Parts: sequence; C-alpha cells; structure tokens
Amino acid sequence: MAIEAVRGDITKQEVDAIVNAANQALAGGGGVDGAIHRAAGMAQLRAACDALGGCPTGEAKATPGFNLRAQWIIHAVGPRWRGGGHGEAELLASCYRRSLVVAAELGARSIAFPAISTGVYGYPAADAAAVAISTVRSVLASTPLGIELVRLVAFGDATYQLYLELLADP
Ligand code: AR6
Repeated sequence: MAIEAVRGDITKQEVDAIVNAANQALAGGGGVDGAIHRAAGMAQLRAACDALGGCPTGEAKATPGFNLRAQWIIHAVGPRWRGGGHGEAELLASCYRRSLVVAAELGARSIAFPAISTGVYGYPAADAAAVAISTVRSVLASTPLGIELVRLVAFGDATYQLYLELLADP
C-alpha cells in the first residue's frame, strides 16, 4: 500500500481509476474536468455523466474511462472555497474518502487524484494538500479496501512540493 506524488497530467496515468474534479451537474467544464472529457472522448463521457443524474458536493460517482488508460473515472464534486467556515474541509475529505470507496467497490487497486477544488473552486492549495494526504492515510489505515496505490497528481510544481513535504512527514 503506497501513497505517492507525481507531477503531471492525470489523463496520462496508468492506474485502474482516475478521479475527476467535477461539478454537481456532472456537466463537464474547464480545468481537469475538460482535460478528462477530451482525453476520454467527449460524446461518450458526456452521455455517461448525463445518465448519473448529478452528484452532491462531497460525493463521488463512477463512469467507464472510455479512451483513457484508466478503466474508470470517479467523478468527485469538491466544495467551493467560501473562507473555510462552511464545512469545506469536511466536504473535501469526503471527496477523497468516497472516491476511494467507490473505486474499491469497482475492484480498482490503483487510483490517481488531482488536487480537487484547488483550481476554479479556489481552495487554498496547502490546506487542500493537507486534507488530501491526511484523509487518504486515515482511510487506507482504517478500512481494508484492496487499494495498493494512491497517486496524487500535481499539475504544478507548487502543489507537487506541498505533497512531497507532507508525505515526508509521517
Ligand atoms: N491533470 C492534473 N491536474 C490538472 C489538470 C490535468 N490535466 N488540469 C488541471 N489540473 P479545477 P476545481 C489541476 O479547476 O477547482 C471545472 O470546470 C489544476 O491545476 O480543474 O475542483 C469543473 O467542471 C488544479 O490544481 O477543479 C467544476 O465546475 C486542480 O486540477 C470546477 O472546475 C483542480 O482544478 C471544479 O473546480
């Protein structure tokens, strides 16, 4: 069981499942959501998302990965940052927890996450990185999910450095 950080593009990851930073309508969008739609196949992924009927903040729902190397896409809806006093940390933690559980239910043994909520949704990168790593650590330690690899994919160097620092501190 390993948690690792890489710098790169989540659409290129060779893992069983990748996580998308989606919106409640699962309607597609910019950022990592747009990149995943383009790489998976816009029309197929849009149709699969439409069939799911939306997703509440803090929850996660799966579709096939279509043209991706990953077999599944787990669409997680992160919170918009509203100053930190509106349950943002718990909702972000819930995204990571629920994505791991949904992936494990599908039989995934490896999963890659983007830095959910840290783009358009404005969540401060350092706070989000701390939530990501503490949540993944506690879920893997407390629940036998059969997941062997969790990869945190940083699109930029600042996020990558944050992950490395947090992972170096057990
Ligand atoms: N691979 C990995 N990470 C990426 C990639 C990529 N190809 N592209 C961007 N990122 P965002 P959010 C990083 O805005 O804040 C969408 O329109 C990016 O640098 O994609 O959760 C949805 O439809 C940032 O660190 O997601 C929603 O409406 C992180 O991914 C809304 O944005 C997340 O940034 C969700 O906002």
